[in-house]
Amino acid sequence: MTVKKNLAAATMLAGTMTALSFMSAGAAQAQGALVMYCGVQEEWCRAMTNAFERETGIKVSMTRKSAGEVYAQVKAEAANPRADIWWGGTGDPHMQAAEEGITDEYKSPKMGELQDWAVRQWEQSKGRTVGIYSGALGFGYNTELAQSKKIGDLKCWADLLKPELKDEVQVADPNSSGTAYTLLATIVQIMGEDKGFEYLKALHKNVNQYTKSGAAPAKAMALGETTAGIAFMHDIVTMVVDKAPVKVVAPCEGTGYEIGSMSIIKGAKNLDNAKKFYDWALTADAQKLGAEAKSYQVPSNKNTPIPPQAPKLNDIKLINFDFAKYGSSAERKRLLSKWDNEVKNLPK
Ligand code: S7P
Repeated sequence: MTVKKNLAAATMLAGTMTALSFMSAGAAQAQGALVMYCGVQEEWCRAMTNAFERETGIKVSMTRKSAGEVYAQVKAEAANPRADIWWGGTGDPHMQAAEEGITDEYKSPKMGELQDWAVRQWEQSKGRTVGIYSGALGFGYNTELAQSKKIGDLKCWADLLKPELKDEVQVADPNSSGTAYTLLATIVQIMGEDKGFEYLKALHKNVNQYTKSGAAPAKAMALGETTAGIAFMHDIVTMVVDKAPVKVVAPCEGTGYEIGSMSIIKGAKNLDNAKKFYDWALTADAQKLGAEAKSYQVPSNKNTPIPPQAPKLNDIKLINFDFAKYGSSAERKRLLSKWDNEVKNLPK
């Protein structure tokens, strides 16, 4: 099956590249190059790294991790930062890092080219993080598995609680994954906190695995390893483009969305290069690399064409997501620990 082969090859390549990035990190710093922590899919991280190196001659050492993991690493390294720039991943840990003062203020000359939502992210973080793309949360299901298990159409968050989906829903762990934290914050905003946690506890009965990375459930659906998966809609679209038998759903109750963000690490050893990357990453040309790497978010530069495959945000019932509240350090810590205590370890 082509999807299976593509995914297996991509996974092997990703592993090798991550290992190489780790090995070269020390050398890159010594040369005053650029150390980047990257929060999107490996293919897009690699495309950005290669294009920036080609254009500037600056050697980039890149490590890909999920949003919560990058935050934890940046925090752990705060006294002696290893990285210079944190590019990509959901905005909430970038906002938390901004509030905790472990990322730096910067105003790019490119700000005037950005969508309002990207600038608002920068304003709310007092200039410490900026929006680079946006995308809606949703879920998907493998239509062949759903048919063989007689599960029927899935349209709403409520449908994921169907008893027929016992052990058939996959989602990431919100501690490591920005996608899953977006789910947690979305459900609480749609249903209210008490009903929201009741929903998450009921969903737990159907969850077969809490993965580390947010896009893993999309890949597992494509491989037929799970019937349903919760992920950003654009990550599920990537599977559909690769011809997986997967349907993408914008939940009928409404859904949350992300403002993928970029921050400069406080105390960056290669500060000038971090600013060069920051300015370049906000250009329309750099942002076009996303679609070329099969990442179908909505770009933040107004002059970057929106990929035709990108889920149409205007057609989706988006909630009025409170990025300031759910990106605040206190709220993020509180919700994550409540989820750990009340949901994660519940017996099934
Ligand atoms: O795959 C792209 C993407 O969904 O990954 C980023 C995000 O942090 C999800 O990864 P994790 O859940 O593993 O943290 C998103 O910002 C981006 O759209």
